[in-house]
Amino acid sequence: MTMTKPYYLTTPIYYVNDKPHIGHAYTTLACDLLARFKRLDGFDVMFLTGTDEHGQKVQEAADKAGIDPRSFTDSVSQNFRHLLGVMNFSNDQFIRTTEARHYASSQALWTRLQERGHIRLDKYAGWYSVRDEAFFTETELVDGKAPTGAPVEWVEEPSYFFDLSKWQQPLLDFYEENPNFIAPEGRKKEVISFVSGGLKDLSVSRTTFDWGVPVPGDDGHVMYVWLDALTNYLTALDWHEDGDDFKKFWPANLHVVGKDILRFHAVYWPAFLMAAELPLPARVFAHGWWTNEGEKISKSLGNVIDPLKLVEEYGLDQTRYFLMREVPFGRDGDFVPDQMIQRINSDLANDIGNLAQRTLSLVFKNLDGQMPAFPKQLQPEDVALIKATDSLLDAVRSEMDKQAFHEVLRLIWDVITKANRYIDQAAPWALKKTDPARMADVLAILLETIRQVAILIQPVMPGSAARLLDQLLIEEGMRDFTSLGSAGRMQGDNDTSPKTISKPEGVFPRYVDESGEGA
Ligand code: ME8
Repeated sequence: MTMTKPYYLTTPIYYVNDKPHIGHAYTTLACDLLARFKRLDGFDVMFLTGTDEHGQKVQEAADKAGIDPRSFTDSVSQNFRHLLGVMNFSNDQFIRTTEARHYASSQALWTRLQERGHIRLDKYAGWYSVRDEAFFTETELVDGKAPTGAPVEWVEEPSYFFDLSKWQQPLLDFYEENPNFIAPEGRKKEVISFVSGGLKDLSVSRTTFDWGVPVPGDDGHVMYVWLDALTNYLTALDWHEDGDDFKKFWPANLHVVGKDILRFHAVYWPAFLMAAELPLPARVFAHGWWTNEGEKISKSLGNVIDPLKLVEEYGLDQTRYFLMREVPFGRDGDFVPDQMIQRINSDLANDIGNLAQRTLSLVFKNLDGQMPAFPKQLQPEDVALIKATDSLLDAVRSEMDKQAFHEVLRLIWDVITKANRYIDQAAPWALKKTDPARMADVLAILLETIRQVAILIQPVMPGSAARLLDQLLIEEGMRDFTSLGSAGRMQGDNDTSPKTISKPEGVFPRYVDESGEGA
């Protein structure tokens, strides 16, 4: 397969003030799903994630732990790296903002902005929320706190400013000319209304602490952590060295972020890039937030959901499937363990698990394990199922490009439901004595549907899909999307080596709780 089309997608880089939680795993999972999908669909993918290691918040966390910030970030950053392995994430890079290449790149961006006259020295006097790492005006405060509920402190210090106010109209024009830049639609309206309300120049340096990238030519200042952090998307492509990756992958196709940080990505970031005369990313998608059984997730409430525990309790692919299927991507979601169990037992164990297990067991028992050839003549019900299966890719691809991951899975499960109806109606187990030829055809139709479904679910459940494809004897080179549709049908007559399957083993176990009860 020739890979020509580049596709660059990014997660936010996470603050290393604490351990990763479900929210971090969720964003990276969504990107992993998309990255894997795009690779299978023939794209040359660059999938970036990493950690955001500067700023007052991280410095304070290091102080609290009694360690210097560099050693502290070295250690906490490892927790995020560890999560990648546990969740089977396929990122191509893991960036840390404490890397030398990132200092060079953020300083290069600063210099570019300064040379173009967009940065001036002045004095900041106003409110700052360390938790949000954000400045707020008096009128933005709600009951003396940041709109997020975070405490604010009064800050007065010399500061460099970026001329954000000048970019109000260019940004509004850009949103209008690029209607897909911000998604979902509702979030886009919020951003437009924020920008329409007027933009103030942005303080982009701090002097009251020093854990950050030094401002070029003025060591008394470190860069505002968000200017430093956003630049990571360029650093990873070796932008300041005019790297090949930059030429190939910039502008990014997609930044996936939580709704909490949309403003930074959809307002500040494009303004910085316009001012620096660099191309703008194609799209920013803001997803919703998870709550835990109705409650906001917070350390003080002690209800933080640890993704490592989810994987241990429910299984890796089960957790991945649930997080992507349960909540429409873009909306807020509530984590309820019973719903997880319901999805595992119904969508996975029953719908796809039983379908595959029943079909493969019949091939194993009634056909001595010999894979039946795809029929030469199809009955109307065969045509209906195969048509639905063959047309999945186009439908799924279009939902993927809208980041409607739940919809992608719903479409695939529609076909699984059709296949289950087909097997119930055709009842191949009853055909062994009466019509063995038809039985073989029915099983071939089912195998073909399962083959394509297994290829299509690789992005969400890579491990389980691989086990299923192994059982179906699908070679490694026949698992990308070029093998979907009629291209990868089982050959039958012309196949010189009849394929014999081994005794099938269930790929999607039921969830059974400690008392031995499934839900
Ligand atoms: O904001 N539900 O880092 P951060 C869903 N360093 N997603 C959640 C979530 C929840 N309850 N909680 C957090 C930062 N997230 C900056 C980003 S980018 C240049 C710099 C996810 O560690 C969501 O993706 O606070 C959110 O945007 C991100 O974690 C915030 O991570």
